[in-house]
Amino acid sequence: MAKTRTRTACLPEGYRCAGATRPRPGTILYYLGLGSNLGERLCHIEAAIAFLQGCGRVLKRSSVYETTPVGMPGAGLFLNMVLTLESQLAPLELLARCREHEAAQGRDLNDSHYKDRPIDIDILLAGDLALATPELTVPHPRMCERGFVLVPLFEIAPKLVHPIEKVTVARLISRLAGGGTITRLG
Ligand code: PH2
Ligand code: MG
Ligand code: MG
Repeated sequence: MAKTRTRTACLPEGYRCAGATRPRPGTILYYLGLGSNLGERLCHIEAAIAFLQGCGRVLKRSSVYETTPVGMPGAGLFLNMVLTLESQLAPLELLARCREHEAAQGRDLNDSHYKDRPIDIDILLAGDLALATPELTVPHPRMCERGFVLVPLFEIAPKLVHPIEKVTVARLISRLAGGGTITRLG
């Protein structure tokens, strides 16, 4: 019977291990959250995926979920999803590119985080990096409270361990306080 290789160190680059994927040398494995609640929401999500394919390799994508807005009273329903991007870009370079794309899709970058938007691309995780700059904090500081992030993340990486909380996505979901609906489309 063939032996099963269990140690991460044995796995060739790009192979998956326990819900995570080993990035190739010189790259970072990003987990990104996409959200849209304005205009042709699915078109904005698809355009964002196409844009991200130009920033590296999109390895995994969750389904698209329709979610009730969190902290935005009266706002329209969101479409949300999560994907992994293997990229050579540093976090602040990727952030700058995402912001350019958001603006090109019609988002006013001076708007509050809590205003309706055609597209929002959030860096949730950047490998095991922990980073706090005026422009960017990674891991995303609110991801652990957000079902609209954790549910799609669970779909693609249930055993992924949050680098600060040191618990799996499955465990983070079990801690969610509830509230709001998250419906998988298709
Ligand atoms: N994004 C927010 C605030 N609230 N709610 C949902 N359902 N989906 C989002 O993407 C979202 C939100 C800030 O960026
Ligand atoms: Mg956001
Ligand atoms: Mg954002």
